[in-house]
Amino acid sequence: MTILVAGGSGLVGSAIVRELNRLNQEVIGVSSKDVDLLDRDKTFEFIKDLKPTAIIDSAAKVGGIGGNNSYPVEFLSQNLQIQSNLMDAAHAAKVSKFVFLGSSCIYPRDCAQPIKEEYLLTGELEQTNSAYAVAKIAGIELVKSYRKEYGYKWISVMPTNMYGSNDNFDLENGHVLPVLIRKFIEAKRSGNGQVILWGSGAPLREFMHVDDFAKAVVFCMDKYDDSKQINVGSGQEVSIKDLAGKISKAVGFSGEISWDANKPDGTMRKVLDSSKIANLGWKPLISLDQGIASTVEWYLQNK
Ligand code: GFB
Repeated sequence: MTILVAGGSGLVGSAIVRELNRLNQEVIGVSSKDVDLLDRDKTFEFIKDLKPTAIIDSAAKVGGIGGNNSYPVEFLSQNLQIQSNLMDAAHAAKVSKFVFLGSSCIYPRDCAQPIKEEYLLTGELEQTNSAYAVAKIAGIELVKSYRKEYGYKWISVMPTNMYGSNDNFDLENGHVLPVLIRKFIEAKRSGNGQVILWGSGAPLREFMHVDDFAKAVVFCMDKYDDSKQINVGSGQEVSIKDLAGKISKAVGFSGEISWDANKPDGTMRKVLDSSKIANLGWKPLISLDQGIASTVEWYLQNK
């Protein structure tokens, strides 16, 4: 039994590989250096030769609000290609289990909170990430279609905002939590008394450590079998302003924080209703404070 983790060197994929290794499962993590999933023929060849028993698809063009807003063509087109190449190749090789990973931004911008699975496609998307969201919604629909037409037990899992080791710390394209760690550490090191953050600081986000999410993915692979996507959140919601306070404290930055109102806030609130996975018996274990501390430590050791 070989489990293939596509996107195995990224934030999410590397955490899933670590978790499967911990469980002594036979796992192969692949990145774009091993196979270019944008190349349909190469993807088919790769899956046919490897013959995995299961595929976890964490390969995607991802980014924070800046990356999503600046490169909608890449976020839509590349994600559509990667996910359909992989799923079609999995079908050609008769891979019975496929786990497709998405994002909480698939849900309507103004929907009721916390967000239930059934709110999908009930309203307008947030404009800063609508291209990425549409690609992920198409992926959910493809999973559903493969189940309906061919009877596979494939599933879609939707995480809330994640962070942890191997994150992308790029100042323009990364997500808020890793970028803030970098901004505060660099400001402290250089003696710069001011850090500039984006938007108003008012938006609320739910953050989950990627090691918790990796456990949830493995849990869902065993326990969940339905065409509807399943939410995975932590319930740990915080305003961006309070997040900045927590990170500056963890880093030891005591200067001034100012807010650039020309940068977008994005969705004002995005917290998942995770009662479905909770009722199946899964719960997150890592608190936001613990997770920030370990990610700061990881950054200091590795960057
Ligand atoms: O994490 P983030 O980039 O993505 O931003 P989203 C979250 C919030 O942090 C926004 C604010 O309100 C940003 O304005 N923020 C403050 C910053 N300072 C910064 C900064 O220096 N860098 C960044 N990046 N943000 C993404 C979606 O949305 O989340 C994706 O674009 C995906 O599609 C992903 O769903 C999980 O939570 O707004």
